[in-house]
Amino acid sequence: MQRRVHADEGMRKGSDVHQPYVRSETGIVGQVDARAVPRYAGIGTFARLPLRHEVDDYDIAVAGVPFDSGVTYRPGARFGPSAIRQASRLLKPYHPALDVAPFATKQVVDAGDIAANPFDIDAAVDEIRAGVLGLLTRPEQRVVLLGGDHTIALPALQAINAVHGPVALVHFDAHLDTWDTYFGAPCTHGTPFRRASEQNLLVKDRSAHVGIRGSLYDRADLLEDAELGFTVVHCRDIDRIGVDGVIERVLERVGDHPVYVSIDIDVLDPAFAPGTGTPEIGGMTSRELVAVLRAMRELTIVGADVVEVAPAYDQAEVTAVAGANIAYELITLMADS
Ligand SMILES: [Mn+2]
Repeated sequence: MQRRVHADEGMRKGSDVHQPYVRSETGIVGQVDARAVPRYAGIGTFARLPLRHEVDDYDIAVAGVPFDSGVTYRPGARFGPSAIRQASRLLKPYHPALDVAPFATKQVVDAGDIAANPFDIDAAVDEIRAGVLGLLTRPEQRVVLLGGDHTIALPALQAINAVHGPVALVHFDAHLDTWDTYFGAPCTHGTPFRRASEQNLLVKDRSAHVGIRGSLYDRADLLEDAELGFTVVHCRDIDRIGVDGVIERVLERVGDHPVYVSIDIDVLDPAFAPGTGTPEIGGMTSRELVAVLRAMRELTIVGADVVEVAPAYDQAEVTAVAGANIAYELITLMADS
């Protein structure tokens, strides 16, 4: 059971926010009460959750990373966090498929955006790593990052590594993102997982790409990716082995290692996520993606991101709604463990 309270009731002294949050019986501050303030009203934090400074402590922090200087094609993912937050207003407190009320089980907050230099990728990587580390004040805490382009996964993994050591990676994407350099640049949205592998941020042979498809530069792209220690669940495999087969391969690959989940929204077919930088036809449906995610509830997910939502190419918030709901799935998985 939940009751309505005002933010200034039991909130840190000096808080200037006066929105009626729902509070659990154990004192966890949840969403702004939609029975008191309509979902389309009020300040748009993620899922209308409290800001970090409005609560004493938190278990799960949602943070935006509005950085897109690592893109190779369409820019615009720097506006992803704002669009995802706006589209997250419809998220409700109970997840029936997993039978979890994430915002009453764990203290979830919106930690705002991590500011990153738009003109200097190396500086941005340092800033994002420091920003994520700043959210991990104890090992039990979790982060869900809203990108931004896929470059941000590298500093996120660096920060996760500093707390947890090497992790398994489950990477949903149309693309491998293990290329070496582009125009001489080692750090772009096409390279984070090669760099992560080189920097020993991943447990060897425990990582998987899911949803890979589309044209490549060369057959060697796949061979080099395998040498780096990744396994690939191609999108066409889903037709053959089904969602259950994909789940089996992912769970077997990860084993009992702590895992980081990185979700490029372009893993979804452009029909489900048109607002992204490098769309590829023949992708996953959003229903397939959430089915695979929900099967990961037994895993220890220590961090996650949803990246590459580029609102300028979106239609009727289709992509932003997908991004918001995928972030909700990730939070629910973390709250459940
Ligand atoms: Mn990607």
